[in-house]
Amino acid sequence: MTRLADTAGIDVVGQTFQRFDKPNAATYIGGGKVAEVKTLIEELQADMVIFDDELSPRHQRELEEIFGENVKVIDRTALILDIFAQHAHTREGKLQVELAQLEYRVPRLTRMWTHLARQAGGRAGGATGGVGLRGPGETQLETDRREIGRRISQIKEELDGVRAHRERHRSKRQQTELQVVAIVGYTNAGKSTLLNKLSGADVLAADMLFATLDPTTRKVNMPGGRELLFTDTVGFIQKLPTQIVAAFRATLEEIGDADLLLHVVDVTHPNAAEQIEAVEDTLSELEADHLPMVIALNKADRLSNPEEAVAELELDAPAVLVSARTGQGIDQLLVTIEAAMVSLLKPIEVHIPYDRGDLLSLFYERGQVDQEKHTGTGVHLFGRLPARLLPAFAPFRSE
Ligand SMILES: Nc1nc2c(ncn2[C@@H]2O[C@H](COP(=O)(O)OP(=O)(O)OP(=O)(O)O)[C@@H](O)[C@H]2O)c(=O)[nH]1
Ligand SMILES: [Mg+2]
Repeated sequence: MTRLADTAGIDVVGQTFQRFDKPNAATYIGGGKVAEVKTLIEELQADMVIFDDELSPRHQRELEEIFGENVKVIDRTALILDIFAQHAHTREGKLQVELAQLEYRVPRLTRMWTHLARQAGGRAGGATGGVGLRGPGETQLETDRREIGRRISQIKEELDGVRAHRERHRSKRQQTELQVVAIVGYTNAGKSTLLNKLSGADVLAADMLFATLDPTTRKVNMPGGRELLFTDTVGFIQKLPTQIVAAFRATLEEIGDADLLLHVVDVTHPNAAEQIEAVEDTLSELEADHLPMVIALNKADRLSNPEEAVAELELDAPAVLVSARTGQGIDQLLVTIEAAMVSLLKPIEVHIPYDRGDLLSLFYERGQVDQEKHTGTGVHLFGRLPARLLPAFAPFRSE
């Protein structure tokens, strides 16, 4: 949470916590805690209180009422949305974040209403307002709602356009496309640094959360001679807001199209195990948990006894200790990924006519040839191919 606040440019001056079975209906935390926080706010001269959970619109309203006009009350979701808004660069990224922000705002519009009511009447404390005030307040609220509703539909339409374009692009690519490795992992695990190391790319890697929002894909030459595409995208986090998952679904769903997931873990993080779990949860939410996986245990350069740190983790995929910074372990990682890719190839037997030299070389480049026979009409191949190339060879199958 502190890291999130840092990333958003907020100074953390104090922290507190409370254990409870269920949140207080009005103020989320209990009455005593509210008083304690209010005192802290005054002592530390804080102008914002952030809750590391999702607050209901009512919680937010009541807390602001108690803490006073000059103290902003926000929750984890609002904070993450704010960071996303700062870090989105492409048109699709920006539209997605705006959509998420508006959808977050709609149920919270009532707050505006109480503010308006207060301004209009000068009395009418609390959410009930005054009889005479309800009219104009409601009208304003309705106008705001309608306006936001209109903007939401407009964004959705624009997004459909952007995505249709990308979709056409993608399906055209897919037939001859290289196998794809999607780099996934907790935010700040080192995904972009690793992609840069692997491909000599220049993706922004920074010590902040959610540095990367927009997908970047780079071609990487593997040690065995084959070429693969690596895609870097938005990092995951515990309690990733549902608005974010919904808004970024299209971007995130590309993860599901990959042939293999490369899960980057910051092994030096004290909560590495929880972070692995959060990533696995998000992957299953995205229905990408069935994909084969290789784990890169990153930042090994910071450990004096890496094996010890790794022994405590429960890993259910082949894992390699690496440092994206120093390059340590990267060769081994590539070998492991390539081996996993080869094991995914599908056996096939084809008869390729001599005038299709293009397909013949495609087979040699992307697949594995076990046996080759020249006949009067063409070349007969036994071997294995990536699943995504099978359609291109379908007309020439001979079984
Ligand atoms: N010591 C060390 N630091 C690393 C290593 N890999 C990445 N880092 C640092 O970790 C921080 C985060 O790296 P990024 O590559 O931006 O992480 P990311 O997973 O892309 O993060 P988001 O895009 O924000 O989700 C940066 O400060 C990197 O320099 C490593 O192998 N060793
Ligand atoms: Mg990144």
